[in-house]
Amino acid sequence: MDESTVLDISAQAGGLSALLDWDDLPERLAALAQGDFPRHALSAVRLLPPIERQEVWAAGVTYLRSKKARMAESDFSATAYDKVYEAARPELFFKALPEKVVGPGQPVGIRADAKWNVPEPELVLVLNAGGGLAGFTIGNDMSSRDIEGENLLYLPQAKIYSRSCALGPTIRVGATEAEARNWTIEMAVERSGAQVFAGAASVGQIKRPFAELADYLFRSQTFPHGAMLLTGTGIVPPDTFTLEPGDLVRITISGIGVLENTVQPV
Ligand code: DO4
Ligand code: MG
Repeated sequence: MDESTVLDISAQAGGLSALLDWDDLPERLAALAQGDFPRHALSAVRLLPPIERQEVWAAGVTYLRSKKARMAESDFSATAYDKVYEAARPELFFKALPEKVVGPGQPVGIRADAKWNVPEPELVLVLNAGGGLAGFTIGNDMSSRDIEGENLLYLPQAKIYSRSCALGPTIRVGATEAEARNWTIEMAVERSGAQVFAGAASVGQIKRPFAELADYLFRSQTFPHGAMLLTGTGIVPPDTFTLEPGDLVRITISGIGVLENTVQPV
């Protein structure tokens, strides 16, 4: 099947939670794709975010670039970022309930009470209920850097607000961590048709193994439907850059696809 066709296997496969638990997910999906299911042209459907009942969490300061940017934006909190980058325990924070996640083509939000807003393009680990890696998708961890930089205790307000998390366009299955570490993450921001920012990073620059991030997330915690875990950003626009209403954010991960969202104030 080509990538311009969408196959509706929901009648046979059940929901995403069940699907993520399949041991042989890529093979079973490939077999299902041969079946007689409703088919739609990709251009004729609107893709929802690839999430149902999974909580969304995020790792932070997993790239050296992120650590340096966070240390520069804050004064008395700077050493916290330095320490967490080196520590055994990673920074993990709650990001979104599934019903609050926006999908491809839906607007992401910038806070009305923030002055310095940025997108954070991140590889997302799609984890099953046992904490195993079932696939990958693309995430945008929208952040208000002036609020985060003022005081580390404001992090939840800088990170969790309406439309602050985008996921999509699809879940890539069947790729290993070693393969994913060769992928490139690119981000471009367009304003009135002109590019105002472009940057790139490699998934291979993520400091921690994926299993380590998943292991800490699942410690003393259960996720009966699995979980989405954003793995941190390695692309940080210059300090003079802030998003504006109407901007278009395009995030490309070479092994997955393209996630595009416009920006709106919330
Ligand atoms: O500690 C603040 C947030 C870090 C983050 O979101 C990232 O590194 O991507
Ligand atoms: Mg982030």
